[in-house]
Amino acid sequence: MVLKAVCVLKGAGETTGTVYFDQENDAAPVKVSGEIKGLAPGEHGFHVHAFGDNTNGCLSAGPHYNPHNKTHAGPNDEVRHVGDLGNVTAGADNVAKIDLTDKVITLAGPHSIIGRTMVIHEKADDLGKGGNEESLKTGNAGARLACGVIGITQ
Ligand SMILES: [Cu+2]
Ligand SMILES: [Zn+2]
Repeated sequence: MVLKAVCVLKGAGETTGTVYFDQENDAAPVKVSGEIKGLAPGEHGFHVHAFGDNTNGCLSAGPHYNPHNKTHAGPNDEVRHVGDLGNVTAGADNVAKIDLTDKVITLAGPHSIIGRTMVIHEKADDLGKGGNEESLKTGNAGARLACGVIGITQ
């Protein structure tokens, strides 16, 4: 059964986006696509955060989704947070087109990302290689520009 989810990102500023998740079956990689507008050109950290809670804006989403208690890293690293999707890159038009596949996130089972929050950050994620303590928690990606809860779609 194909699993599908969607996330509409909003924040206090002009950054907005829509992200789609598609998974052929509960053991397949997840395709992540869509676009985010209103970004400064360059890289921006892009993560699944733990909670589907936006009561106090994107801050209420909590830390990176990390059910296995690992350190922060990039999407291609063996040891990483489940939520670590790395960076997306905005062009001169302030738009980041998203087209990636990830083997760690899933839309099914006890560690499903559905009901959690997708966050786009102000700065680049250093993927755990920043050489300080914060790098191994957040990648020093800075403020949360926009976010949205990941929900089931048809
Ligand atoms: Cu984040
Ligand atoms: Zn992380």
